[in-house]
Amino acid sequence: MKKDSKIYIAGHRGMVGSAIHRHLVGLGFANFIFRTSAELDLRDQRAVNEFFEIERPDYVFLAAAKVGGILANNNYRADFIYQNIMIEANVIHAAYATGVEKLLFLGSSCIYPKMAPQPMTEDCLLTGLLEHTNEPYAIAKIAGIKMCDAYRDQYGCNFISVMPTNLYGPNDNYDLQNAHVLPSLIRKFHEAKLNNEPAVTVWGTGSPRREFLHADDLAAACCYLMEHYNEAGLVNIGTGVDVTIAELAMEIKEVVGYEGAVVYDHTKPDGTPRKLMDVSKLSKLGWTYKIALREGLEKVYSAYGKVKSE
Ligand code: GFB
Repeated sequence: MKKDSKIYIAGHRGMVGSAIHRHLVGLGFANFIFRTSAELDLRDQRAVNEFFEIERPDYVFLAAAKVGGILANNNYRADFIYQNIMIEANVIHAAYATGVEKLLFLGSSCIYPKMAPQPMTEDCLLTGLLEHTNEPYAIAKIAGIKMCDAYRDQYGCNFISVMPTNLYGPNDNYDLQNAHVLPSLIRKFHEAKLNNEPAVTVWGTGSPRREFLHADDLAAACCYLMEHYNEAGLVNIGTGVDVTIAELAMEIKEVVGYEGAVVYDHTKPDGTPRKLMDVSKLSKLGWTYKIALREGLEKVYSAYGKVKSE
């Protein structure tokens, strides 16, 4: 990418898109195109085609998506498959039709089979059944990967796919029902501390294992791959380190400074038992994460605590 290349970040107000924007600004890039979802509905094919025809970006980061935690994925199954497939189909096709130089598509670690061998290598894709709670989302993300590869095969487009592990960071969603585990638990422990509640409820058994990556690290990896990776297939982005949900809850309890009990709600789903990325492909390409979980938790809690006490 040249410093004056025209860069479109789809989803620039979300956690991932905003982190990519901050990172690119830090690297000296300045020629961005943004559209809020009110200005451009990425599910609308005609509107997306018109936008690409007029703006003709050189580079595209496709970070726009309908996302959420385990319950949101399970409860809004139609929305997750429909919205994500429409966004991907419209943006990827318009990028091809208007000669975009390179596009980076963001998927998710839930594209891998529920019982994939751990840690999960990129070649586990489509080797087994998916986790039921997020199957519609995963199918949409697999479609995105396959679109990038198909447009590369048929039309020679330089479209790449990256698969981030579970993410957290600035501009995350802290909704108690629909968010991911890390922000939800930060909010639960914070509110329990303020209200002197005797216990915090953690969903499921606490035994599933998850890997967490700070959005600033993800953004750095995406920008690195935009510069250095030009192949079909996918690249995992993670830390290669995971914890149980019970361990995560204890870390967050400590960071927040909550002294009550932790109880488990076994009526809520556990989801995939383990989702640990094999990050050796990314390491060989020359990139490693910087923000360890404890440091990242302290960063996001300090920002969250400030907003809540204003
Ligand atoms: O982060 P999370 O919602 O998504 O849940 P997944 C991870 C684990 O934390 C599950 C448990 O075992 C949850 O039961 N958990 C415990 C909680 N307490 C809570 C809580 O208060 N809120 C939430 N949300 N979970 C999502 C997929 O799966 O991960 C998406 O559904 C996507 O498709 C995303 O891939 C990265 O890691 O299970």
